[in-house]
Amino acid sequence: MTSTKDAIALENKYGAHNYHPLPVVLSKGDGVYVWDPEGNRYFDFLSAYSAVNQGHCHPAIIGALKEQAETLTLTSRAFYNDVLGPYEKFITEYFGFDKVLPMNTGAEGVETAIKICRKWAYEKKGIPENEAKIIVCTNNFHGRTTTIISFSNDTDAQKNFGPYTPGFIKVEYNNIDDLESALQDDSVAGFLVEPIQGEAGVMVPDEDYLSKAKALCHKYDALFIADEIQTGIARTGSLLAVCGDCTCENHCERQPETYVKPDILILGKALSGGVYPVSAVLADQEVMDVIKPGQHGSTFGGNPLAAKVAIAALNVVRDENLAVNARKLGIQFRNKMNELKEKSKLINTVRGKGLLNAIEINDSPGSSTAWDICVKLKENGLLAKPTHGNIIRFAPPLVMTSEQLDECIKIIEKTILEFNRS
Ligand code: IF1
Repeated sequence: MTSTKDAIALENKYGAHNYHPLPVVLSKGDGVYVWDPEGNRYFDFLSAYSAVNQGHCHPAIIGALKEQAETLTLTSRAFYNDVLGPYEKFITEYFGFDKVLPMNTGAEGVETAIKICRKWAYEKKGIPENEAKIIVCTNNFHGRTTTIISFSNDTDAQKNFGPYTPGFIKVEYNNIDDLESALQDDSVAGFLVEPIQGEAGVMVPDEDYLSKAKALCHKYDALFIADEIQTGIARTGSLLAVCGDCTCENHCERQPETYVKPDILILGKALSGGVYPVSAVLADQEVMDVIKPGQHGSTFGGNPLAAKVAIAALNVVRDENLAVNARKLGIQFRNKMNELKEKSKLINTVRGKGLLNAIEINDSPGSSTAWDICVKLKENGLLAKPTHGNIIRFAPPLVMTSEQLDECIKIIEKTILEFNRS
């Protein structure tokens, strides 16, 4: 096995430097734990940015992967295969939509949603060709393709990657008046939004923001597009963040008032439990049927391996009641973090929903304090990483037990209370 020292040296020498990882090398994962090559064990409090909601190497998902990997991995969509249809039936019933367009990465899912929205605008809403606009939010994160970073306001993500794709209008997140004024533009095709902004620092909008946003979109004949790539699959204490306080695993109309059903739903990350790149775009017939043969696709989109893994990953979410567990443990975690906030000048704010949480550190975003705290957390056996300088995101696998969470809380408390600013 490659040692920590050698693994870091090899990545530095041979890999593009497109990341600045925490100084830890992982060589094994199981449930809520990961290990480095020297055998040190850590709690994973990032879950690969909410891709490992079901825990590392979940046996049911790995079993599905192994079985299909020995049978048929890829056919392309030039031919049918015997797994894609059953998967499409399973996932559309699971989330309550007529149709799904299967893709691979989250960014591909977002790009697919943008293309469907624009095509719907030209062919159903009658917007003049090439004039469709999509409203997005300030401080959004939807991926890293050239079109997606075209509507980012993060300099690191955008600078020197131009020229940029036109056709996007920015509004302030969680500002319903801003959204309504942007919707006055007849060429608006849709509104793309994260139900909770993850990368921006786990920004949770007002309770009624999403329902009001969807109502306004429909008032002005625009599509409401939810990017649940990071917030979905039980992460925020319900199956989807747009489900509100419903904890049913299978979407249903039982609680229509809490469920803000998107016109287009984008899933990724934990759709595969972190085992394989799987994303999906779901919509009802009236929207999805704008896509005709030959107009969109990808080599791996809807491959049998992805389909089997996704079915297994979604079954784990339902069978192990992960949304209910995330809700319960999220309350436990935020209560303890708020108690810690009273004991330490280091913590400004605690926020989050379910097991997508963050603390804002009382220092400037340009300071290294949050980073230094994460290095100390690592030394104490817990892995987390800052987002945007002074915010530390905490997102453990949803399979964590209350007792394990208590252990993690003790590690965070110890680290914060013993931390001396450098
Ligand atoms: C990186 C961030 C998180 C996402 C939402 C689409 C995508 C993502 C809401 C694209 C991906 C990942 C990308 C990864 C780190 C991570 C991330 F820090 F970049 F912003 F989670 F917050 N929509 N997020 O969060 O999905 O193409 O990556 O499969 O690029 O560093 P992807």
